[in-house]
Amino acid sequence: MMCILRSRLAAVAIAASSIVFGVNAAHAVNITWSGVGNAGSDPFGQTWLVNQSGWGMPGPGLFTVPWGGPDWISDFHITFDGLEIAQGPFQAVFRMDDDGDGITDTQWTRMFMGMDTVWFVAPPGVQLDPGERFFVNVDFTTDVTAVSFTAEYTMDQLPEPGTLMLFGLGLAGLGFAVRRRLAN
Ligand SMILES: [Ca+2]
Ligand SMILES: [Ca+2]
Repeated sequence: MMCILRSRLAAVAIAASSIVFGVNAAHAVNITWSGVGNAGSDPFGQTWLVNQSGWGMPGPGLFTVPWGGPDWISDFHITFDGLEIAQGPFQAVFRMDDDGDGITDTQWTRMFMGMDTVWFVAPPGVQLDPGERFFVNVDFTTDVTAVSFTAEYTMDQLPEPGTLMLFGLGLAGLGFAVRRRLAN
């Protein structure tokens, strides 16, 4: 009898450690969406616009807008069908105004991944969270009135240390409860 209970306890311990490993391994989620035309919105209702031969959120020349999507956005990737992105210093920009004072504080790192694709990556320790102001603008080498594109947000899902600690305490409590049952 004791032997069966011991092996059950071992099974609980194995299950618990694989949950922790799963949380650590699945640390990011990609949210892919697309748009066609001269205006639209992403899955969270964040609007985009084409004007002045460029694409942007909220739109080229419109400056910043509060982010209405989920926590922990760390990357933004966009690919335009059949359009060449202008690769000048101010022609593909993702900026945040973290404190909402009207002056942008953080510029995301920009990577051109071919003529039609640009990736923006938040600096280390920075994520776009709900209510934080941002804008993203992408200019093209030709005048355009409409676009077709695929975009992707990356949401980091690393749990905060406090969450991990609570999870650990929960597991310790579970182990204690099993041990009490063994004792009785
Ligand atoms: Ca600011
Ligand atoms: Ca943030």
